Amino acid sequence: MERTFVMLKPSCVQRGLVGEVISRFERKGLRIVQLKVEKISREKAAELYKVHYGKPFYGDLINTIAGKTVVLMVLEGRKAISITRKMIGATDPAEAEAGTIRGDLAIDLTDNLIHASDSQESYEREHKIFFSEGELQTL
Ligand code: 3AN
Repeated sequence: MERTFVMLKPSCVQRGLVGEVISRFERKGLRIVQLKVEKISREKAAELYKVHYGKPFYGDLINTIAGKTVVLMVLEGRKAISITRKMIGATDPAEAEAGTIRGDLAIDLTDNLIHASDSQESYEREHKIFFSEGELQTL
């Protein structure tokens, strides 16, 4: 079964929207394989977003999450990657459709509430930054 990696950004935690967002994934039928709360280090934030290194918003992006509390999870289900991306909506909350997580709950572009892997390759790279294989086994 396909898996994807999701991070609920600090604003999601601070605004008390963790339950709301997880509830949407559960109601859709995605299974929570693993879930943890972590104060994300600057190193891990940089690793997660290394593809954006050098872009004008890179500094803001890292500062938005580094040293702050996030919720990390691996979700599983049929076509989990594309379904999760559809559910979170467009990167810019102004473009995200109503009914999507960003469309309904976010307004800022850099601090857009949530991250989810956009491909199988991204999933393979991203989940390993935060989860050991042991944590994801037999669950
Ligand atoms: P997504 O999160 O939808 O996969 P990416 O991977 O293109 O979008 O961008 C990663 C993160 O970088 C976004 N979640 C957002 O926080 C930030 N970001 C992307 N594009 C911009 C932009 N043009 N201006 C400011 N921040 C941006």
